[in-house]
Amino acid sequence: MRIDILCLFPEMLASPFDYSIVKRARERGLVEVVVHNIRDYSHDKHHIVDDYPYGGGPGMVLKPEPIFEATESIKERVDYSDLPIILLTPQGRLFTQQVARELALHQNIMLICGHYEGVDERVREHLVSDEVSIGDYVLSAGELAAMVVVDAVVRLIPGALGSPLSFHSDSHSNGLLEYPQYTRPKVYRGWTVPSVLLSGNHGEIARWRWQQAILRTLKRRPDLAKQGNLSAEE
Ligand code: 9D3
Repeated sequence: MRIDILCLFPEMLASPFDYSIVKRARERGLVEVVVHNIRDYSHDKHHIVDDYPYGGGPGMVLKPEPIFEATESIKERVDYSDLPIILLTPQGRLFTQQVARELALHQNIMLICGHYEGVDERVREHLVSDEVSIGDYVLSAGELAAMVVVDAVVRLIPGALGSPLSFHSDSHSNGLLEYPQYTRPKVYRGWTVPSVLLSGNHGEIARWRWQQAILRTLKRRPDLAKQGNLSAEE
């Protein structure tokens, strides 16, 4: 997979892909992440990327030309048969594990980072194939959202995780939150590990974990429990 990111602050994206699973996936040649500065595609002497909004009002708006030209230049250099172009914006559809799975099916994706100033609507109408938000809170830069999207997508690429089974038990992949985990010591400051986990009875342990996962989901995230994720027995 190749992921191109168009943004205004490429320095923000210098290190987040140099750790952990994303680093390993890059080293294994499973993914290439290429960061581009939109400013490099602005041709005027000051490399201007934004301008005043028509109709007036506060703030600035990202100009369409550098964004269109950046995507066209990248498409010329790399042979893309299918290139979803995703605008990261607070107005996008909510990024969930399901959306991450969808994006992970593509050979290439391009992410465009929005900014406080907003983006000329023609970018949305005539360039972008999808708009994604990572949640209902306000960030100051779309680069932060790009880090989240890249991470969640890359770990779904086959071979990115150590074991092919490790993501099956992740929170949200089965619609439930994870069960509580304990490690040594058996007693810490007087707080004990649930005795079932020390019992050696693997059937009982599996059942307890499954019950805990359901209880936790119902209590903390009834929205997840409601989405038809629970079977009659659960
Ligand atoms: C002035 C109105 N603001 C919309 C709520 C404008 C605005 C604020 C912040 C426009 C862009 C931004 C920067 N955020 C993103 O680009 C962004 C984002 C986010 O703020 N929250 C959740 N997901 C995302 S994806 C990109």
